[in-house]
Amino acid sequence: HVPEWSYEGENGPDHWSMIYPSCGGQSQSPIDLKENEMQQDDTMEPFVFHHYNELPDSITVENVGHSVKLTFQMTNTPYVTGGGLASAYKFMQLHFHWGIDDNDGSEHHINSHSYPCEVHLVHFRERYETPSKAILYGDGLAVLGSVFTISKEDNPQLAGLLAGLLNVLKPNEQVTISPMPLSYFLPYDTLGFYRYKGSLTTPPCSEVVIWTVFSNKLKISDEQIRWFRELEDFEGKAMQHNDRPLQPINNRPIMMVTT
Ligand code: SG4
Ligand code: ZN
Repeated sequence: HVPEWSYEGENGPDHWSMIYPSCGGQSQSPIDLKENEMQQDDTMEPFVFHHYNELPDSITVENVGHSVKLTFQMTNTPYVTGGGLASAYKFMQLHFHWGIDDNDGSEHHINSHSYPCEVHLVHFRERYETPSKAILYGDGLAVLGSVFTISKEDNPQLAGLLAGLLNVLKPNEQVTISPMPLSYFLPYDTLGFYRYKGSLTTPPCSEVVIWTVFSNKLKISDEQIRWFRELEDFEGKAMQHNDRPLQPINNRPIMMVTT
């Protein structure tokens, strides 16, 4: 199976716009989030996370060929309000981006520094009813991103997920893992964050995302990151990295909220 796009070679990021024109747009993601080029915003209220601490009935982990995706089966769908968002955004899925080694792998850079891993919690605006309708609007999606720093010790909150990865080594494989709350994938303190308008970081690169990247970081050990790199892509190769290169900012305002 030859995929339409990948992170290397002939179908790599430099070529995405030939098949997916939006990938060559003016408001693409990810970007380098440089604090000295940002505007302070004191008007945004803190985020309110609804049902993020509830234990789901189950969590499904799936190898999607270019990342690993988690969906949560739960009675009350988590949603987020506040944080400068116009209204409620419902949680859809989360997934990860990582690099060949621990020097690299986050999609967003912070003050020109790249981190080894980044998690994205993808939400769609509730008023647009479904994700497929939401991506027709410039404010259709809100993605909450957190980068990871390397810790000496394993992060115990990631143990269940990483054990599950062994069962989804090949694309389209799925496994159910023991439930954990969505809040495990947010930093402990979410009061500080960066905000800008951008795109999906994969084809079709639709410019429909209100991006949030938290200034606080999550933790992962080097041993734990290695599990992600073992996953196989559509070509049967190890998914060594799945981070899109930085995109031009093109005069977009980048906001910073501090505590
Ligand atoms: C990852 O490849 C996810 O697996 C995709 O989700 C996701 O697409 C894509 O990244 C882009 O999302 O937050 N990085 S991102 O901009 O969420 C969507 C699936 O393949 C639409 C379901
Ligand atoms: Zn992503």
